[in-house]
Amino acid sequence: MGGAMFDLAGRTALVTGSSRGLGRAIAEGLADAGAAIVLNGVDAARLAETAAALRARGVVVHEACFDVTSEPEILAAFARLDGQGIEIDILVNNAGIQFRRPMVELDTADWRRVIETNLTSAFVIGREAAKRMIPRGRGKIINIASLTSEAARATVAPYTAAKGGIRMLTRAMTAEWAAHGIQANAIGPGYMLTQMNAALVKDEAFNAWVVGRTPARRWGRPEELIGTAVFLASAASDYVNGQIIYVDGGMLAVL
Ligand code: GCO
Repeated sequence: MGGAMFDLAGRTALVTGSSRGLGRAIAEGLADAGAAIVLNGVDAARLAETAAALRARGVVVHEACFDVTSEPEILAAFARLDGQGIEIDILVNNAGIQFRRPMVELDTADWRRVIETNLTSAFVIGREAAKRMIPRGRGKIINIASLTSEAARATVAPYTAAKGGIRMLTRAMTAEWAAHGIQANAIGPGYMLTQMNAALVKDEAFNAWVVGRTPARRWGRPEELIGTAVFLASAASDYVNGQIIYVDGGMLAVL
């Protein structure tokens, strides 16, 4: 079986929240498979730094600095891409935040902020991407889900609700867009070594729980999502629709 089915040459991928963390790792991996990258973040300086690092590796990089919770900024970003003749073949809805607090102490504003960033943004950006993919008869949408798309953990209710929504939004996208040649799927990362989880890694008890609860007996590394991302972004997954692939060291597979 040749590697051609995994080749992303000639394709352009928009990865939201890609100036660092999982998004940056996925962007780098898609670029290594041949894709041009539209990087997104809200911090222009950090975005430019990441873009420079990718360009130093010979990657074709466009910078799209916009807030994924702002519909006007999203629409303006897509209008700029349209104007530049940049077609998004692959969309990775990665942008997300975490906010840990018991629900009885949780302000509604904080709830809304997490839902808007982690779920609503995937709908709005997915809609704008699909509007442009449908006439072309092809497209790949990869939503970043979570272990919390399947199981809840105390103190992360808005994140859990949002990621549960990502699970079903992926299926809704499939219901409406698969007939148009768009494959919408999701990746469910396990406990990964990211800045968002830095406090958890440092917490001895939590770290022991993750290591003990994960059959692989370790945290995951962001680059360990790349193979699944390239698979879901490539022709190798042209008949895969509405699925979540968990890259979690086996955590969800065992009690
Ligand atoms: C937490 C973590 C998790 C992980 C990830 C697991 O506070 O439990 O942030 O949410 O980051 O989502 O898949």
